[in-house]
Amino acid sequence: MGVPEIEDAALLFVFGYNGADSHPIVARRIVRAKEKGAKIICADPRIIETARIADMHLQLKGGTNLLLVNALANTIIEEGLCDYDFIEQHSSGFDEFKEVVKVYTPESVAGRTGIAAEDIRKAARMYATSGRSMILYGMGVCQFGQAVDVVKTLANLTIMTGNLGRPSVGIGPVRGQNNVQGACDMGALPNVYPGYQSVTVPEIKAKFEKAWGAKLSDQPGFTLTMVPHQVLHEKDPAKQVHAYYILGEDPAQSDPDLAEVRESLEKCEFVVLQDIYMNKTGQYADVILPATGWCEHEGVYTCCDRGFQRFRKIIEPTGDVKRDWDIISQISTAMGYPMKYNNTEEIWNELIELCPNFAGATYEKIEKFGSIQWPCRDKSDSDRGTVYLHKGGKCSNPDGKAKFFATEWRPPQELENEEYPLALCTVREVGHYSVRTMTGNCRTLRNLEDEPGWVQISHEDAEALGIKHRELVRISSKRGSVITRANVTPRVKKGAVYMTYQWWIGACNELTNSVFDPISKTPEYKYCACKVEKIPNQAEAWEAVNKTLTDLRSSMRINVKRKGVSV
Ligand SMILES: Nc1nc2c(c(=O)[nH]1)N[C@H]1C(S)=C(S)[C@@H](COP(=O)(O)OP(=O)(O)OC[C@H]3O[C@@H](n4cnc5c(=O)[nH]c(N)nc54)[C@H](O)[C@@H]3O)O[C@H]1N2
Ligand SMILES: Nc1nc2c(c(=O)[nH]1)N[C@H]1C(S)=C(S)[C@@H](COP(=O)(O)OP(=O)(O)OC[C@H]3O[C@@H](n4cnc5c(=O)[nH]c(N)nc54)[C@H](O)[C@@H]3O)O[C@H]1N2
Ligand SMILES: [Mo]
Repeated sequence: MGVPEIEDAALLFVFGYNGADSHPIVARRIVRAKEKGAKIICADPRIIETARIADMHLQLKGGTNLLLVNALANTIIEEGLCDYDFIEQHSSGFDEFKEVVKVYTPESVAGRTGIAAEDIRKAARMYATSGRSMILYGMGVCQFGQAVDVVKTLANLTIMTGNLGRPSVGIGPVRGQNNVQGACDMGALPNVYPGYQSVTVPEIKAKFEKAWGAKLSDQPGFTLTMVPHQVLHEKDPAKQVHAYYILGEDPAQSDPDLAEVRESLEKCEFVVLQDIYMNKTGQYADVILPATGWCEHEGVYTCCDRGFQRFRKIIEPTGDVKRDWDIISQISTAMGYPMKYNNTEEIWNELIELCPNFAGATYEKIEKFGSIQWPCRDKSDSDRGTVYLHKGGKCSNPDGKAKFFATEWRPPQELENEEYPLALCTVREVGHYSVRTMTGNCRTLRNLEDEPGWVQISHEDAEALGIKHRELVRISSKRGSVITRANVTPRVKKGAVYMTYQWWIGACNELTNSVFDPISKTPEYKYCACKVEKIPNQAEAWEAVNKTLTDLRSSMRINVKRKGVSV
């Protein structure tokens, strides 16, 4: 669906997605939908802004998504709220699915999810009967060891109620960064060429070999999250990683279990970092290639709704920097495969010729219409792209039907225990961005909020630990330990604490678990066991925080004088 369609839904089911902090522009559409009369159901373990404007807040316990979704499906079936015509005409596998969700009664999941059976029933009725229900989901779904399964079970809800293939319905993954959709579209994935064309299909491989005049492998590569293992523990020499070229990523801050990441960066024989700032990973790099930032070059981004958009250079770059594509071209040429492009349009034209789903999205058309959502197959102006997918219930499976998916719930891998009695979940905050190279280098934003970050903790847990709001605390898991400040808040329930992953001192990834979903390979950032401890000597702890930060900044060559932090 397109982002503007959000406004016209009759019901929004916002699931593990915190638009107000993560995507304020999308959040604005959610607010407008509400103003236009839409009902809102929010499924999130915290009282986020969406929960505050929602008609229902399902404040589930973290890690129980699949239990809740299967129970919603169970209710829709039991209460006869399915769209049987849609199921009959446009789906397969309903009977097997019914069998699996049979045992997921609202009563049977109430204890584990922390949601009353009657609330699950009420939400199921609201979702199934609104006429135009749309699901928006985010990292509260994706960052679990069981993530792809939950996406598919959410899709079950759309199929069984016929909320698919019409305007303002369906299921929307509100993709993370401004161009994460674009990076995937362009083939920055280990198993596909641009346009989601599999590397293992011989005809596709042959097509790209011919176009590029090169011999290509038919084996998928590794995901980013697999690299530490491939460097440290892989026995098969053909699968070991010895050199690591990192472009626009800071694994030494953003990947789980940082001690393991550092060990792998140290062991890796050759590390290249191509970035617009020095970051933590840069400390391990043998070579640093400085690139221009988003306002210093032009190109195409893809929005989370598959819309290609042009963006433009607004300032001239200063210093010894080059555009990312220029750096890649020069390295390729130096390595014996000459790559000569004069501008991004030449690269784009080569790309769309090789990707049937993008073929009609010329620079000229993107320019003329502002955004072209793929699939767009025809270059004529009459093909303006595809606003929403599966029109008329038609899906891309060989039989043209949507397939139900049924599976059992798996709990998170590392559960609370005697030594680490709290669940740690890691999220985002509005004032800083991802690894904070960009926002952390902006003085105004640093003045708003700075190191060592915060941990959200309930009043009950804080009281039991003798911790006061704003105090420095120590938080540890079996992998590591950091200092941060306590944010004692009624927005979170007892038993779970929440950190944001932007902080260099209060770096939550020292604690997180690197286990990942078997399909997406996305780590379980949203759940591991931890403990929080009071720090008796606050002054000493502040001194340690300031010293670590000064040392870190100087090792990262950040030449900024820091104002003393104080409580
Ligand atoms: N200001 C700012 N904006 C950003 C970013 C940033 O760093 N700063 N990062 C960008 C990126 S990379 C991304 S991917 C997006 C992500 O944006 P979001 O998808 O909003 O990501 P999160 O805030 O990590 O998680 C969303 C919600 O999931 C909830 N959650 C946790 N556990 C569970 C669970 O078990 N079930 C359910 N249903 N919910 C759960 C959390 O409480 C949280 O409110 O944001 C982007 N926008
Ligand atoms: N604990 C925990 N960890 C997480 C998450 C979480 O929820 N919890 N979320 C995960 C998610 S969803 C994501 S997407 C990742 C994000 O993590 P990262 O991708 O590592 O972080 P970013 O801040 O997006 O940027 C990475 C680097 O790109 C550089 N950069 C910016 N623009 C350009 C450019 O135009 N060219 C080049 N060459 N470099 C550029 C920045 O300076 C920065 O150093 O973090 C993941 N890590
Ligand atoms: Mo992301």
